Amino acid sequence: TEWTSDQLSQVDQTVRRWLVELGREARGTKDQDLQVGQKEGDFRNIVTNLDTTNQAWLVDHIRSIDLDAHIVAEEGDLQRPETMAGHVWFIDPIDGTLNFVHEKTDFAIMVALYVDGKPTLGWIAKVMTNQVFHGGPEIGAFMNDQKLAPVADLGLTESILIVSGRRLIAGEKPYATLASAALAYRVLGSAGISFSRLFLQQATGYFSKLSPWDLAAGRVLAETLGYVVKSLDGSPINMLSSNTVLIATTKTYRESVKIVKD
Ligand code: 2AM
Ligand code: CA
Ligand code: CA
Ligand code: CA
Repeated sequence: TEWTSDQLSQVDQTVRRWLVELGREARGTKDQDLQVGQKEGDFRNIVTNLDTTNQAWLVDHIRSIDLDAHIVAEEGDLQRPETMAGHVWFIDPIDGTLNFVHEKTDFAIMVALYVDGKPTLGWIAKVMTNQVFHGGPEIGAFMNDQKLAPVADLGLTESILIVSGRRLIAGEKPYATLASAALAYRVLGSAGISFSRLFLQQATGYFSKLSPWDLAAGRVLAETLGYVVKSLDGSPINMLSSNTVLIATTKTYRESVKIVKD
């Protein structure tokens, strides 16, 4: 069943309230209540009990408002859809778990809705500042109640490029090339926080290899605001796998493609 734009606005506000509630609980979580585990035997790849409980809570709440929901989420063994047909929801229950545990700042909770593959609604809750970035192409993009301005088309040398630090120091080629071409670069450790910088026009691009739940919400909002969301070779994004993507102004995207080719 298709949702009208009134219904999409209602869904937008409902999920926004959920994220405010989960954010309040995350801010109230004490160190002694946190259990930190490792994934895939990698001491940098961590998960906490809050990742797990946030995800379970969101899955239940999404199913309660959308009987047709297919869900793609980071933690656990949820059955993944095989195609993007129908309503596909994405959940990153804590994005930037390492920041959450060690910095108590710069982490996010992210949810997105795609309908028949179309980026439809996205939510990024920047928990410590109580800001929720939300909306989509039908209803516009907002930070809390404030409508976000469309992007100014700045180039690489006119602003900041955000990159994946892990890949930059690993020497993966286009990361260093792009970072050194930019006015300056930043490494933030959270896809959601990186997107939020773009939405406030504190950066002109974000280049990283992203899992579906890292990309889904940010892509909806970025495209709504006029950012390009593409791979450097122009190949299409597959929301059911990882993608190396540049999210950037048109000018920064064009310059980056050229620099990487040369
Ligand atoms: P996460 O905290 O939800 O796992 C992009 O840099 C994203 O990669 C981050 O938002 C982070 O999301 C994830 N990430 C960071 N370090 C990682 C690691 N060692 N292994 C897998 N994912 C990681
Ligand atoms: Ca993780
Ligand atoms: Ca993530
Ligand atoms: Ca996560």
